[in-house]
Amino acid sequence: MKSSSKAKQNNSDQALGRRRFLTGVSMAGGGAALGAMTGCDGGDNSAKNGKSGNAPKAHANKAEVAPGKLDDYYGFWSGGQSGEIRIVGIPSMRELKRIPVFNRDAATGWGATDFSKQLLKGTQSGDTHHVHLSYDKGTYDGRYVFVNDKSQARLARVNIKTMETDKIIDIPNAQGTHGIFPQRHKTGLVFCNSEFRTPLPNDGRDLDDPKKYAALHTAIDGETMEVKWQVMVEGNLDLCATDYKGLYSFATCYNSEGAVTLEGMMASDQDYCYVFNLANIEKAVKGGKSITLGDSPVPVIDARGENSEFVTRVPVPKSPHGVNIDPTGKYAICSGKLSPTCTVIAIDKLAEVFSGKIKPRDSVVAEPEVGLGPLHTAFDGKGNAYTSIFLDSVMTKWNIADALKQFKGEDVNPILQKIDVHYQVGHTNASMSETKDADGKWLVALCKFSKDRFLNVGCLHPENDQLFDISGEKMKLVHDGPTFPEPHDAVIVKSDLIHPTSIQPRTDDRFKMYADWAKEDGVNLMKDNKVIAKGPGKVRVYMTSMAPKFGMNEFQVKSGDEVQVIITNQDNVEDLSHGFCVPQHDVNFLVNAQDTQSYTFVAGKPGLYWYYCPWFCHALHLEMRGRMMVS
Ligand code: RUQ
Ligand code: CUA
Repeated sequence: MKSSSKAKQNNSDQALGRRRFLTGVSMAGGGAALGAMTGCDGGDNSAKNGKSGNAPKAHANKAEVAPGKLDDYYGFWSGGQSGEIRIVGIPSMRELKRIPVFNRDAATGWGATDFSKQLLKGTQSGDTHHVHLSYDKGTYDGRYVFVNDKSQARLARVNIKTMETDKIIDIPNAQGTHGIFPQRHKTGLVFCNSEFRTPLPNDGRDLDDPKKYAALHTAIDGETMEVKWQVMVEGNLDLCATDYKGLYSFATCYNSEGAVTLEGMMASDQDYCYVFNLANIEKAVKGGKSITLGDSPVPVIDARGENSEFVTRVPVPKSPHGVNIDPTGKYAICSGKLSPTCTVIAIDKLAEVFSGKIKPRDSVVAEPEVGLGPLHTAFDGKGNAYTSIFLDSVMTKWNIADALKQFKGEDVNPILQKIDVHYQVGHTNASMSETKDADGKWLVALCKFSKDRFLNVGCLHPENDQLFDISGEKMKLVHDGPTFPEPHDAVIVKSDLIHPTSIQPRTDDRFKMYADWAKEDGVNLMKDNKVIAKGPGKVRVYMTSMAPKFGMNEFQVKSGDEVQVIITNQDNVEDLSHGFCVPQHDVNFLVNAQDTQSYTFVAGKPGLYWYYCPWFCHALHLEMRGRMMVS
């Protein structure tokens, strides 16, 4: 402790106390395997192995990005309990944007504008966990970002052109939608795991008969966002992954015990990595071998109980969490959570597993001990894996080829380095790690606790997203990035794959909706300023904006009218946004260059209300306003 301040010392003591507490809790449940492990003793815990005689290679990477200089990578961060997605520049770790998805966002009006309300169907919150981009031929195609909402079992899609949410769909029959992953050979299916088991259909039957509860592995078409099929299985499905060829999807499964209490879920020393055989599932769905559940028309394959042509269960130790595929597409790596190991499954052996030639466990080709509480694994494209270790609060770098040798009985230690993180790391990811083009430059460790790393800001502390330079032989910490609610996951994407537009192209579903209205009302959105009566007590106000003026200086409505204001921003200049705000009516939304946005509200008490532009757009921005007269 450098600090001599007593308060700070106290904070640290508490923090240490909490760290011990967290370790203790998990140890208590962890059983013999964990009890036998020793923690990490801080600092750089490079393991001795045959290779460590060489002097460490110098780091060519530079984490500093000078003012005015651009980052090399886009980081797409889930916003956790905030329900949003964040864009972070890498390596500077500068937060560039927040994209509202499942949340009500006051700055943009998301969640209150007409289109966002249609997507959100009355909800105002979400719990975003996993962000992944659409793929083509094993790398990002720069079109979509997919993100799940664990709380309401939804999948959303963001269009990278506009960086706006364009679809949100409900996943039928599912609760606790957790791991998601898109196919990597093309923008095909996006798989979503439901972590919570329920009676199916969940209509009040079998409430207290947990043996009958089941979970679902759901396939959604990434282009149309239609739910294609679901597979019903036992156990809790956690994280998700796909291979590079379009043959399989993967789900880690804990609570194979089928318990409904914490103790029960940890009783067994063995759980599974489920492997879904996509061709066999689709054949059965086409052949009508599916059922439906409740009101949902989605075909469901019941694959509970035994290994089958649809799903095989590869035994892995105790409550695995993350499953990640290495950039060569050869290995699926399950991080043990309650076991100090990573289990490496050889994907090319799975065909023999499905044909019954070998047992599921025979596809396991390595199981290195990486530390206490492994959660997720990232890759550098040079044969090394980086596993986040929650309980030990370290990142472990290990070599996959060496782990394979060790498993065969050779005397090699695959562990190359352990480095402290601050503190209790959850997800980790490296630059382009989830693609065939993993480039081994940067690694982020999303730490759940920052403890004493930042100024005390009250009861809820920031989390700490740490950036490591992994271009050299050793991981090197280069940045702490405080963040607000738990950003569960992140992917790091080369900037030359991402090409957003600055001017709204007016092409997506939202514009189809406006075009329909304009046609119905005989209005030209880009030009007209008109109040149109839409039957008793209903009006539409079409209005343009161009800095520093609205197209209408005033309009009149009656108290109690349902007013729909449709604003089109005529400005065709990059970043020239306006907005529309009405005092005492809770109306406030953003309209970007060449965009149209609409908002429906009820006109309040008779009186005069100045509507104004809340976004700084011009020297005369403060004058950009008009009168709403309510009679
Ligand atoms: S989970 S900390 Cu929601 Cu991605 Cu592993
Ligand atoms: Cu338009 Cu301020």
